[in-house]
Amino acid sequence: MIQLSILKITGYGPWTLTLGSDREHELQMLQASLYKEVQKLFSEKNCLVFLNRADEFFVVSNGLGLDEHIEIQKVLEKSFDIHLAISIGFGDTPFDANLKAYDGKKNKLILNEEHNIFGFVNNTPDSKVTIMHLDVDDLTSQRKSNSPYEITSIIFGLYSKMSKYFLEKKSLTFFMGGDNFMVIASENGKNSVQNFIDMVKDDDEISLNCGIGTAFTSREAVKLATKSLDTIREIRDSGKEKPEVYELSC
Ligand SMILES: Nc1nc2c(ncn2[C@@H]2O[C@H](COP(=O)(O)OP(=O)(O)OP(=O)(O)O)[C@@H](O)[C@H]2O)c(=O)[nH]1
Ligand SMILES: [Mg+2]
Repeated sequence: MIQLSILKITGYGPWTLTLGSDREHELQMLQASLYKEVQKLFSEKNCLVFLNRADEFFVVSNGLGLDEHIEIQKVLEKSFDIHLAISIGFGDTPFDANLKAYDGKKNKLILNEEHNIFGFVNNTPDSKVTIMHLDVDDLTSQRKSNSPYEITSIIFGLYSKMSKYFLEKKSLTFFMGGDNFMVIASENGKNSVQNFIDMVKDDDEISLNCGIGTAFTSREAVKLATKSLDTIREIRDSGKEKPEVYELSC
């Protein structure tokens, strides 16, 4: 069972217009500082925030109750001119949790009116979450034959494929910067990752490594996923044949 909390700025479109046309730099600074604060507040509660299209946030919030969400909302409301709505949902897969959060907001299932929180909180908070950390093997060597923008185009092409492939497995993919991706994974998504790696190797000549982590909180799952990825690198760098997928669980 996975719990997702989706944070969305309320009335953002109309508010941006109030800034006039010379606004883009202001919006970029606002989005960056909002992301920094949201990541800080949730990581302090052992969650990880995934940036979605720069103005929306997906938090894997396993183990977090309504009271903790209210606590975070109070800090955000004090810190920013704009305000956020939180929709919480849970389900057997990350995609289902996202649907439930979406339904909760659409059907106005209010959890806390004053602080704009909607949806459903999982009251059996002992379920684990699986995160996969995928990274291009030796991107540095590609930099020798491709310019910075060409690398970006390759990475975004890969992101597009990954997002589509794992969505079909009810898993959610996020781009983390550089050549790093994280997938909030269903069981099916986790079991299909080797197939994805093989497909990308055959079709695009891109080699990927994948570290998998499973734990009760998303921060711990991400820590284990990154540790798994680093383990693959260590095996490779010691001269042994490396696995492409490595998994750790708490
Ligand atoms: N989000 C995130 N970005 C990282 C992490 N480690 C590295 N990066 C970014 O990824 C870029 C590429 O670094 P690497 O993946 O280490 O380089 P590489 O040549 O592909 O080396 P290997 O992945 O070890 O094969 C870096 O410039 C960073 O921007 C990480 O743990 N998380
Ligand atoms: Mg890499």
